[in-house]
Amino acid sequence: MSETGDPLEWYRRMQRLRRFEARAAALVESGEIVGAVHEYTGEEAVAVGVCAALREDDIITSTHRGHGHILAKGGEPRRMFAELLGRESGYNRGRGGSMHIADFSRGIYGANGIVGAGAPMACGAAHAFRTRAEDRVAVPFFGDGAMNQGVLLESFNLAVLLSLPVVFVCENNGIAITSSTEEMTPGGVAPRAAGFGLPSRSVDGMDVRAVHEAATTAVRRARAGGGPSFIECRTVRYSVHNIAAGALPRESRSEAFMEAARRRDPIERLAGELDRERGWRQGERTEIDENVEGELDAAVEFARAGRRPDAKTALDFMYAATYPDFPARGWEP
Ligand SMILES: Cc1ncc(C[n+]2csc(CCOP(=O)(O)OP(=O)(O)O)c2C)c(N)n1
Repeated sequence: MSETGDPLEWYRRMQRLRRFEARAAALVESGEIVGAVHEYTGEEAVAVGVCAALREDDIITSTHRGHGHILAKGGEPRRMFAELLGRESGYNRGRGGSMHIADFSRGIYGANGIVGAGAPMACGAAHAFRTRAEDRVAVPFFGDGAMNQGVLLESFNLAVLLSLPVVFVCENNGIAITSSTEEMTPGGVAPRAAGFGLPSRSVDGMDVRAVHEAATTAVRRARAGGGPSFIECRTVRYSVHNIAAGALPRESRSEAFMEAARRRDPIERLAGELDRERGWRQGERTEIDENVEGELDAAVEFARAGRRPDAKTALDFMYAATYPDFPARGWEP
C-alpha cells in the first residue's frame, strides 16, 4: 500500500483493519475459522501510521497478531480471508492460517508464530538491501513480550554493528498473554533498546499522527544511510490474547481499564480531529465506512466460494522440492 500523509486515508485504512478483525472474530465464533486468531483491534494506529511511512518496495516482518500489519502494507483481504477459512485461494493455499500469511510481492515477509523471530529476518533483508546499494528499509513489528527474547536483542546488536536500514517497532500493549510488561521488562522498553545504541523514541500508539511522524523520521534516517532506530508505540489490545473455536477467553482486564482505553480509541480520536480541523461532509464518514464494509463482504464471499484442499495434500508445500527425501506433491520447481 502506498506511502501517504493523508489523514483521511489513514482513517479508511484503520477502519479496514478494525472491521476485518470484527469479521474474523465472527467467523471464529460461527466455527468457519478453525485455527487461532489474535485480534489486532485497538492497535490500528501503529500498523497504519508506520506502513503509511513506507514505500511499496520496503519490507515488514510481522507477528502472531499480524492481520493489521499485513492489511496496512497492502495485503489483499480476500486472500487473507481465504487463508483463514482454509481455502486453496488463500495466501498459503489454505494450509497456513492466520500466523503464516505472507505476500513477498508487497514486501510482507510474513506473520510469524515465534515471538521475536521476525527481527533477524528483517535484519537479513536490510543487509541485502545495503549490499545491493538499494535504498529500501526493513521494519520488524513485535510486541513487548519479544523484548525478553534473545533473538530480538541479538538483532538490535547486529543492526547497530552493521548500521542496517532497520526501524524496530515495538507494540507495547502492556501485556504478553497475561504477563505485565512493567513486571517483566525491568528498565522499560525504550531505555532497553537505547542501551544497544539505537536512537529510541516512545510515542502514543493510539495517536496515528504521532506514530506516523516518528516512523517518517526513522525511515528517512535509515533510507539515507543513518542506520537503525527503535520506536516504542504505547497501545492497547482490546481483545483477549487470542480466540479459537471452542476456546474460552483466558484473561480479562478490569472494566475500568478497558473503558479508559476505549476513551483513547485511535479511530475515534482521528475522526474527532478531522471533524475539528476540516469538518466531515454530510454522510462522508458513513460512506467511507460502508465502502470498507462492502469491500470486506466481497472478500468473505470470495473466500467462502474457494475450494478446500484435499486432506491427502495436507503435507504439500511443507518441504522444498529440491530436498530429495521429502518430495512435495504438486509442486513444480
Ligand atoms: C519463542 C516463543 N515463546 C513463547 C511463545 C508463546 N507466546 C505466543 S504469543 C506470546 C505473547 C507475546 O506477547 P507480545 O510479544 O507482547 O505480543 P502481544 O500478544 O501482546 O501482541 C507468547 C509468550 C511463542 N509463540 N514463541
